[in-house]
Amino acid sequence: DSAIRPYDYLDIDHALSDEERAIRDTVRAFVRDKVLPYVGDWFEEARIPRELARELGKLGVLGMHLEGYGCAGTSATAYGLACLELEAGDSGVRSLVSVQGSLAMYAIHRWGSEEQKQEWLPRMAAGEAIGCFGLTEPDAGSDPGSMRTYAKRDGSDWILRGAKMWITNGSIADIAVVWARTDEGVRGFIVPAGTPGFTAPEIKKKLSLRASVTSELLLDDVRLPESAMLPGATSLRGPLSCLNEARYGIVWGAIGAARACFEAALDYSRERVAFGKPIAGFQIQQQKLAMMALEVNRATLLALHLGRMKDEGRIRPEHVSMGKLGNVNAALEVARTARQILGANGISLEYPVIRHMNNLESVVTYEGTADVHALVVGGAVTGIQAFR
Ligand code: TGC
Ligand code: FAD
Repeated sequence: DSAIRPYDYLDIDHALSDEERAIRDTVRAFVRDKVLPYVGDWFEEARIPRELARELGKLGVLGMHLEGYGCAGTSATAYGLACLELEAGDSGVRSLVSVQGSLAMYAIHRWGSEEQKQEWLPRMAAGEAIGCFGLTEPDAGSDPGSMRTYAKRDGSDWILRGAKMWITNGSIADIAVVWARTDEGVRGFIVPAGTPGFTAPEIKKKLSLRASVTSELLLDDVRLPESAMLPGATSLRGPLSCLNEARYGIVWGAIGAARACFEAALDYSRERVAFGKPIAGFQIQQQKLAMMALEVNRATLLALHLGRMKDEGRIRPEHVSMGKLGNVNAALEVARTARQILGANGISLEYPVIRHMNNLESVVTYEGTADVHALVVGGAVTGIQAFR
């Protein structure tokens, strides 16, 4: 049958392997059963159930692209497809998975000692231990090189002092991977919840990413043993290498939010009658729906291309920046257009659209703002760095 399928206009399914489709379908079914029926309420109540982490662990998506230590070791493309399906549920669910797998677990996997990997990675892959990743500070977001949090040696111990801000999973985490300046350069530390001097108060009043816990991390002379330090990382390259991983997941994830908005708008426009016919029959609405279909498909092709490059070991951070910039901006545009097509229903949590639209305002800001990624791409194409 050669008919156009509106939900997969370019038949991108065809470009996936059987295994990739199987992983995608499994995650999609999980989201349909365990996320979509509840996520409107989670968003309204500003919470995400702790139990969901265990379920995501059982599903096998926590650190799924990492090798060994209880992780599945899938391709980057398969991991991307999982992010897409999770974010079609809610950006908060994909955030939980990104921060756990691509930031906290990846930091330990890439920069940690063998003991640290064995102690934490299997429990984190199973969702029994939750991690967070503390890089941003109240006065240093886009420019993490100006962080103030400091770690100094005291005999064989370390003493950490400072504050992190806007940290996903912070208040529910069993361990925080905290980045700090030291006399030896920027280093990462594993800080277990409950360590004296360490607290993680939740940030309230968010109107975006409400089905996600966001926190401050306060470090008031926190004493840690030498074994808490990640031995491999000695500069900003440590945390920035983790960001590449999480940003890559967002390249895919944002398409999920956009697809959910497109599907909601398409379904709604075919049902909703005004002036005697479905609004999908009006030229202005068709122009909007065509644009949404184009953006969702274009974004998916870009993500798939970057996924294949990553699986071949050819991807560069600048490529990931182009993907994050393009796909999140496209997703925001799709979400805002979909919200209008739904009329008054577009502002209600009874439909997924405004939830995704508001979430994407965080997604365009975290993991490097659109401005930061434009400057990375601009630097790559001109050869001139514009940051400072
Ligand atoms: P610069 O002087 O260029 O580099 C310092 C060192 O880092 C290396 N490097 C990278 N390494 C790996 N991957 C990258 N993408 C890298 N970019 C730079 C570089 O080679 C150098 O290494 P070395 O060994 O020579 O020291 O750094 P800069 O200070 O000029 O900053 C560059 C800039 C602006 C691109 C960077 O600071 C940046 O990306 N800023 C944005 C910060 C950001 O994205 N924060 C995200 C926090 S985590 C988060 O938001 C989680 S939300 C997740 C969720 O809920 O889903
Ligand atoms: P700023 O850096 O103060 O930027 C303000 C504005 O100035 C932006 O528009 C920016 O684009 C612009 N700007 C900055 N520098 C330049 C420049 N050189 N040229 C042009 N424009 C510029 N961080 C973590 O470490 N871990 C987490 O788990 C985490 N989770 C988050 C969850 C949520 C819901 C949110 C909203 C944020 C989270 N963050 C996290 C923080 C996030 O990474 C930062 O908010 C982001 O990096 C931007 O930093 P900032 O908010 O300090 O903005």
